[in-house]
Amino acid sequence: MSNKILIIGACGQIGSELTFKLREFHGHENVVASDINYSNLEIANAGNFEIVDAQDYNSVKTCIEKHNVDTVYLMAAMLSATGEKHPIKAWDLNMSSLFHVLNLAKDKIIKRVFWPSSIAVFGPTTPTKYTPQYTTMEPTTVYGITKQVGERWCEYYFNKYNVDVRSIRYPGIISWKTLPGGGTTDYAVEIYHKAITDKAYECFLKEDTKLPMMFMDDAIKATVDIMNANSSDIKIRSSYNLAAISFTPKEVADSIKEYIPDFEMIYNPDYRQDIANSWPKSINDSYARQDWKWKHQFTLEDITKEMLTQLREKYK
Ligand code: AKB
Repeated sequence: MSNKILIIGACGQIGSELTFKLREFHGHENVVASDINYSNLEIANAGNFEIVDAQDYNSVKTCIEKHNVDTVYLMAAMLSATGEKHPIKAWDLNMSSLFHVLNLAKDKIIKRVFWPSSIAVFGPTTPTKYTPQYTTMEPTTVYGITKQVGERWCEYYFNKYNVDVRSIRYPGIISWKTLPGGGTTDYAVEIYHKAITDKAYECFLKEDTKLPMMFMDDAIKATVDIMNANSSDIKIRSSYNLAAISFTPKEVADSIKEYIPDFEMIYNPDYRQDIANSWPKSINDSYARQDWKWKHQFTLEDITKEMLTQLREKYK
């Protein structure tokens, strides 16, 4: 078990909820949240918070040394849709931050690293149904390329330098506390907000675009579980396939209509459709289920009920 934890990118969609959960488990004093700015005041004001530039080695190292950190969760990244607008910036951010953290582990300044990968590592030549752990991977987005290359580096640092790095390939994550930013799966969060505020949503993907998705609580559980597992049980040091459910925009819209019958959805696909078309429809995550006993809990029906209940409160 780690003593001191640093979350880099703690103001983001997953980073913020991970910060709350890790503070619950390890105590506020043992979890330092950090980000490049104060974009999430709930996080910045809730406990130890530092401004850290993930692209600046000294900024990361100084924070780690100041707080005696031994475990880093590197959640800062530029996602798929924004990455296509800023390819070089996406490459620089996603790769340099990973190297900084891996090198700090190699130099024994920290002991353990969590680094998220994504279903974006897959591409148009990958089998789309029940995509296996080991298969053809030819990602076509910059984000996907950084994640695929990052996975190779994680495995390399484990094999060559014995760095205890653990990773999962997140699908689209659905949550109500913090909005996602710049992803292709973001529609599956925005739709619930708009259902409450406008009873209508214009979707940037086609109605039958099936993608792997997961509720935030399941994603956080997977992250905590893989980090709590015995090192000997983590057999894959690139990144584990991880799955919960898969659905299309029409299926979410239909599930919302169960609660808001006059909810209207129109479809206006944009450049993100090509990205979604290149990704799997469903994922085979049997290695995660076998090696560290991963199990998801939330169905689409559960997610819709929880999202609408929580967002109704939020927009009151
Ligand atoms: C994105 O859409 O870019 C992310 C992801 C699937 O990694 N949510």
